[in-house]
Amino acid sequence: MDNKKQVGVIQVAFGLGGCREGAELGPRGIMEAGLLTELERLGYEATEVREAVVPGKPQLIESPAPGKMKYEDEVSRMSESVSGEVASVIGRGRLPIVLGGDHSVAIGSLFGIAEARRNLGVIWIDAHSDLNTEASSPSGNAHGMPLAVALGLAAFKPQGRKAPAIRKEKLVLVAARDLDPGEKALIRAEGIACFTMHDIDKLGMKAVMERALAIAGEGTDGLHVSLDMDSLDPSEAPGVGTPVPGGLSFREAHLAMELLAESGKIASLDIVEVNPTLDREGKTARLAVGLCASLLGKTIL
Ligand code: B3U
Ligand code: MN
Ligand code: MN
Repeated sequence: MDNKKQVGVIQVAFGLGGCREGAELGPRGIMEAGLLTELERLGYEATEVREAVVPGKPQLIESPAPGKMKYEDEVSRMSESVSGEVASVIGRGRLPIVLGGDHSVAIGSLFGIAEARRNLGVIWIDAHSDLNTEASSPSGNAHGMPLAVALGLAAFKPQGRKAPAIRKEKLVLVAARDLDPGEKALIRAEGIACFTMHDIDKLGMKAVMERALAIAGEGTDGLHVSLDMDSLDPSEAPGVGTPVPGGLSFREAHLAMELLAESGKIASLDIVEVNPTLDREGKTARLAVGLCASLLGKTIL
């Protein structure tokens, strides 16, 4: 059996890294929108579904200690479980799909994938750049920090994992439009490739993805796509915790996925920040399933 045709879905019902309740319901929303049926239609076999262990609801933190990640212990336990699940799915020759949850779940996926692929290319599709450290974060929310953690720039380090998990030269941000001052400074100082909505408007999604693939797809041993659903315009994806106007259109997002699929380099995927309590009759969850299908090879004709 073709290895590429086997998938492992890891559900991470974790929302403590974000700022609103409901992201923990994301995995169920995406499953209910028909992810497994869609994967089956695409010819994926032996799809295994796992659930990462997530800590129960702790006491509410109202005002975080400055310079500290909120719910650090919980994020730590969640990341440990997710990275273990991801590494084991890869170990069995399957392509991991991590369903969040808020974007802090990507700490787990990036460190888990890095076990197998030290030379990973990462395409981060997001309205935000998720590059805050504890010191630069305006909110203390872990979902604004996963890339800083994976690059080894944050104080938070996942237990028992080697940091950095990824290399800044092989990281590309796509669809950014809401960056904090510390993130902007870091992107410039570190020379991280960042295609903002302005670049997408100017160049078009096709040219942007070609450039992104040239940066992250060449000289790497596989591509990880981290799809934050708030990359889309809120008119297409209303069910996200931090909607930002001026996002990707339905076709821009699908085209990005289709071009990534054509590259033949996709090795793993996160779909995060679907918040069913804010969604309109499952619209965002259905779009997430559609985009996943395009990334995994669904074509129009
Ligand atoms: N950059 C802000 C807001 C934010 C990041 N990610 C999301 N929102 N979804 C922060 O809190 O770090
Ligand atoms: Mn994000
Ligand atoms: Mn985001």
